[in-house]
Amino acid sequence: MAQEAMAMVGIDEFVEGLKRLPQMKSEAVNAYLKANPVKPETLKPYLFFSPANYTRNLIFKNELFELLALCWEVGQVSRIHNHRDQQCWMAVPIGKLKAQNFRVLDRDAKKCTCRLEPTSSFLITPASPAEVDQDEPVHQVLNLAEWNEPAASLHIYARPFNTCEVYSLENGTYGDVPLYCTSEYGKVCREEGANVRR
Ligand code: 2CO
Ligand code: FE2
Repeated sequence: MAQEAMAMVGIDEFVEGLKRLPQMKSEAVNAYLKANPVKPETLKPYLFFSPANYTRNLIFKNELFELLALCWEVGQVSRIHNHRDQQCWMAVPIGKLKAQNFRVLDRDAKKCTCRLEPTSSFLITPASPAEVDQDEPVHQVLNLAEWNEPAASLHIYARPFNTCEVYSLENGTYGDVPLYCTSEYGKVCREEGANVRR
């Protein structure tokens, strides 16, 4: 069957369309992401790469959701973390990423200890956006070194949040960490920004 070429949209148009969605609900946002792949070149104002870590770059925020561009050098990975019970969708206009989910077998909130086991994993590519599993929300995102290419992803968080729990497989512990942006609306806002390249 002949496939129609998917029309790509610029990031500004993508944001306007997201704002017009009646609700930030799973099916609606999944369908929107699938139907509106973002033209990579329009992300340029928001792309800052750092040798130290993946970077978080705020594109848009209101009371309902925030949209960030995350920039991943070859081999960079997130920590294992949750999203504070907020929903999250991811698209990867540049490169590709692996998402690895984890099940929390048990936790002791007083001692901040926990046991985790890896469960499902999947790839997020320009053609296949993804949603974080609300029933198993602990995950890690990886730009595998073997792919040998930088990646840039778009993350929609509904509602916005600025702390999360991170989990250590090695130590069997977990705790709260703050989340920072390297840039906001295209302007570098963190010290580490001095070292970033676009
Ligand atoms: N949630 C992480 C962050 O915002 C990135 S992993 O993808 O959900 O830093
Ligand atoms: Fe995440």
